[in-house]
Amino acid sequence: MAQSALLTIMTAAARKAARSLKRDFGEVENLQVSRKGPADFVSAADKRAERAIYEELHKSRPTYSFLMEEGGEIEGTDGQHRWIIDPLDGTTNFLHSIPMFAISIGLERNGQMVGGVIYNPITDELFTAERGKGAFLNNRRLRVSGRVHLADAVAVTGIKQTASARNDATTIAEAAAMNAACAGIRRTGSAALDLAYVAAGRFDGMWERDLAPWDIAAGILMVREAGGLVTDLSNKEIKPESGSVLAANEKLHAQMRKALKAV
Ligand code: 2AM
Ligand code: CA
Ligand code: CA
Ligand code: CA
Repeated sequence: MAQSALLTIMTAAARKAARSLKRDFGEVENLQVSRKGPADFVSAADKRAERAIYEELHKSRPTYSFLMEEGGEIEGTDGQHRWIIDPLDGTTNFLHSIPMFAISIGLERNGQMVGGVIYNPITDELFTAERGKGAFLNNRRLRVSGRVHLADAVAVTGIKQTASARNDATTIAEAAAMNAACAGIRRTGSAALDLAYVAAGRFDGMWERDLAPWDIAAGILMVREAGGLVTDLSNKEIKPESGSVLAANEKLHAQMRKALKAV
């Protein structure tokens, strides 16, 4: 399958960042690390990878806007397109030498997600999606899982250290409810990879609170293009800014919603 110009650009940026991340992953003990908040770390690796992505995308599309986890917003002249970037999703894993992290790049056009790339440099798994054209893993077409009973399903979530006390209690209660209702829950530490894995049918479903736009921008398009249903946790239409996510096939989505609502 010939890759579109858009995905070629996004993939090139992700691969450039990946080379930077792999170098830093090999010497993680020497990295400069600072704290953005309690249990919220950023390292020189996050910043170097983000710079690589920014430079590559800005070179190819000089008029587009940017929203990046570390660098914030950069307004472009184009007014229609915005890149939404997490240069390293799973920083805590990265800093502990756990090879489960990803680069996430999404493109929004007039408020709609139209392109997404999620790349794990360690496994060399490249997940891509374009609006209306499907989702792929290294050129293989992706489809969400076909499981229809929550009792058979593996669901993934994330639990934040920094959420408000009330949200912490809700998060734990929801995880307990889901754990009792499904075949198993997982917590990987990378929301972007979680969504890519839902698109690939590895995880049957994903839910999470307290997420930032760059955690989910690419992933929500990926799940949708793999035939999944993705909403926020109130079952409303999802945007990168929604702050929460619930993703699965349509049947499991309804069952997961019910399990979470019972909390
Ligand atoms: P990060 O590694 O890019 O920071 C895991 O549940 C998800 O939550 C990841 O996407 C992770 O992104 C994000 N995350 C981790 N720690 C966080 C924190 N303290 N505040 C907000 N998001 C966090
Ligand atoms: Ca972070
Ligand atoms: Ca993130
Ligand atoms: Ca990050």
